[in-house]
Amino acid sequence: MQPAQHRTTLTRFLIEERRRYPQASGDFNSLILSVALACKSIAREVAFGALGNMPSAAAGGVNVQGEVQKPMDVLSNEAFLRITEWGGHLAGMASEEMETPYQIPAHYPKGRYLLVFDPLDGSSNIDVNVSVGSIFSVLRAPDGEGAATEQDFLQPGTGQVAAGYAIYGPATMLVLTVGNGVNGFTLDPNLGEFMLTHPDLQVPADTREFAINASNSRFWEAPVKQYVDECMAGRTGPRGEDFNMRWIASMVAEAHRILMRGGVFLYPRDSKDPARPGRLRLLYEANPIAFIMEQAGGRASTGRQPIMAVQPGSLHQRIGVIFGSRNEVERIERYHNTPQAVDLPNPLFNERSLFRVPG
Ligand code: AFP
Repeated sequence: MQPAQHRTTLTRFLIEERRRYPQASGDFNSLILSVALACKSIAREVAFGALGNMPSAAAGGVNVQGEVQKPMDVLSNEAFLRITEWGGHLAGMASEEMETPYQIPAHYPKGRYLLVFDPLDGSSNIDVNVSVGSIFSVLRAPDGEGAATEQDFLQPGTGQVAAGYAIYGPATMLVLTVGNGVNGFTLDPNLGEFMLTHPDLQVPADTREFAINASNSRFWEAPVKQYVDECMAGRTGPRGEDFNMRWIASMVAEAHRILMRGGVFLYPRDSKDPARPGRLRLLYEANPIAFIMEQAGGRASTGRQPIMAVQPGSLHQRIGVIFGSRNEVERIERYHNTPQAVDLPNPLFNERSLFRVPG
């Protein structure tokens, strides 16, 4: 193992990045380091599992999504708030676990950024010890001293100045973009430092691996069904090659696998719940992952438009999400943008038609 003194820490990486902006105040770097500390704090709690100081049972609360909150959801949300609120970098925060924006307490200075986060994505996997993660996105706060309003957060993903995720897996990693590529840092548990281990990450443009929750197939739109059917047909079908499928039900883990070896992830909009145009949330799940993927040469789309082009209408808006290897995502977009032969019943074979369909 390379001695720590020969590795680049997250702090050194950020300082060296900041030299590209001589006018930078250092506030941005301090904010990212605070986020990294929150992730380290969560990593420690997650690593203790059932030995930790939070019972595995439901915390009893229900979040704005109507989902039962696990104690780790609440603890992780608290970690983000307590560790970042005092630093003077933020004008406000928004989280999957809070219905309205979080206001910086009056006794702390306010800053120029907004922090949006899903403190523990995949938390339904906590009790079965599957990798989970935290997802975060940094936006610029509008000028002015007032309280952070919901409207302040409703910026398209192209407005992000940084985004990333921490993955709490066999190793804890922080994957970060500040708009100049994507870099991966592995937590050295002895030093408590994130060390640069995966510089300049790139998503392979092609893949033969897709990730989707196939139990929803009866609700999919035709373009998604066409794409998945072709993958399932393998070498006997139009793709002429066999595909592999994965589904971890932890988007951070899927995104990390795709960043490491390529792949495509689909949680598309479907007809399962017409009131919900997708399962994943735009501001603190789709947009930060989209920023990472696009910065690493991949692509992130709703199927009909780039995710980061979507103008958010509300803080907890949901959206269909397709991301990963560019050539596969672009193929899926083509299927969405090509008029589909709609499966209309043939009038010749109806109940009272000329030809009766047996059975
Ligand atoms: P939880 O945070 O409730 O576990 O949801 C995780 C998630 O938002 C995302 O990380 C997964 O890809 C997706 O939901 C899994 O959804 P299904 O449970 O419908 O497969």
